[in-house]
Amino acid sequence: MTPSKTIYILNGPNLNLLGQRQPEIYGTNTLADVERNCAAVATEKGFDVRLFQSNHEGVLIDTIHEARQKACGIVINAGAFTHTSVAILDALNTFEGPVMECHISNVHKREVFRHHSYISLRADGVLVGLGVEGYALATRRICSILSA
Ligand code: DHK
Repeated sequence: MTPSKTIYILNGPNLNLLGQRQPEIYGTNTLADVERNCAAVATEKGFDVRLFQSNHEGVLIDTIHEARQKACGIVINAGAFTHTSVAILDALNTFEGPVMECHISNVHKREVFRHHSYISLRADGVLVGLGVEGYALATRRICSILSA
């Protein structure tokens, strides 16, 4: 089987509203903008991206399982599940490629309940507070790990 060149960009709850939701925190770019920016970075390096969003924990877990066969790396912003979901951590631990955790806002400057991340126990890198640019930087990092 030809190894996958696809990087999954996974987004959790409420991120479907990116661009409309609390723009003072999350900005005005949409997930479509995120996808375009990540695709531009990936294409330059010989990879491609598939962006996915769900408000449902189980659906995100199923998509991580799918990534085991279909993706070479994962960028994940699990939204609020970051701070609660051992199940998403367990799913990520079944994935063998590089995983980058991304948060648009600086979660460490916000409420204390946002300071802990289960995802960080698996992530190879964490990008916080860089706005939506964090996704493209995380994509770039996955490309360089896989090209090394
Ligand atoms: C997005 C969310 O939806 C929050 O629940 C997290 C994260 C922070 C972000 O900054 O992208 O706490």
